[in-house]
Amino acid sequence: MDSTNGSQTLEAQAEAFFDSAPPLQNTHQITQKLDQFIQHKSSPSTNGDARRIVCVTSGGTTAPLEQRCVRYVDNFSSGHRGATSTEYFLKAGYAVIFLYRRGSFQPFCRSLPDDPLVECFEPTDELNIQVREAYSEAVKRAIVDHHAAVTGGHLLKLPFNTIFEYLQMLQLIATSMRCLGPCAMFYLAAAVSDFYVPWKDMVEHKIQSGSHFLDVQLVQVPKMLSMLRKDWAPLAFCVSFKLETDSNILLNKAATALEKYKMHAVVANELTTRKEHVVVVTSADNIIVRRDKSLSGNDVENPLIKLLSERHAAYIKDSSRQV
Ligand code: PAZ
Repeated sequence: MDSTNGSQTLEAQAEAFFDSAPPLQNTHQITQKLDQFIQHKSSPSTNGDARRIVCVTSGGTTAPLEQRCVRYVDNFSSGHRGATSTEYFLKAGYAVIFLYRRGSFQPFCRSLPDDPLVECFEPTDELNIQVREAYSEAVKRAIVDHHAAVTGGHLLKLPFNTIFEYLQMLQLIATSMRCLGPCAMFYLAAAVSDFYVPWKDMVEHKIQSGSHFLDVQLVQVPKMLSMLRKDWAPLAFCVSFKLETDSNILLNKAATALEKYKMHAVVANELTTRKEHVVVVTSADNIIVRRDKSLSGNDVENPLIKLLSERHAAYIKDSSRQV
């Protein structure tokens, strides 16, 4: 086994994590939505290209400290990477399952202000409102593009808050996407908790102050990337992310993750420069991908998704030759 904790195998750790996690609410509805979305995309009338579905994860997971949660440990991620990438994947012809942290950036809404409802609209009288002139183009674009993606069956959005919800939903999505074989892609941009308090060890009520120390034991979250590759969706094309603040260790850490979790690519990025350039680490090469500054409004995700969808297409072709 590639990862053991004491004498426990990874499978046993994963099982223990899922068995002790608070059950996901609406599992049945989520599974139904997923099945409908995937079936629609893989119906016989659609060509091979249209069957490509990517699961984009976005935003940070929380690790609650109390069962009736008031406090939690959070992971940094605004969701900008995931939301922007979703837009480019849709443009590239993918259907996208967008697994996102509630309240994080959303596809098609990046050019809107922080509080769009009150900033983009104004009252005309006591009963009516209108879009403010300055935002009319941005609001129209966001609504039209979002509507087209969702009603056209190209975009399915599923929210999470905690590490428990995230991993249970990722497992559901991956097992639902398994039928797509190599046409499935995972683009794992979410910042996922490395440590958590197991549900059974968590206090029920709000932790009381009164001591100088907060005494909570965090344990390592099982490395579910290996489960994804081995069991949940073994033929899918998998891209994970590695974030560091120390550029000296970034590429080594990304290369280690590539090998350890058998990823097809790891996108290495550094906190302060993550919107300017990233390095796509694969077993064959390391490719620096930069934002094209000569084009206004261009993002690093534009060339990144172009590169990854080309690599994915080559992977699908290779897989079909092997059958
Ligand atoms: O969400 P965002 O645009 O603010 O940041 C994106 C990111 C840095 C969270 C992402 O590119 C990333 O590296 N995710 C994986 C983080 C990790 O190593 O756990």
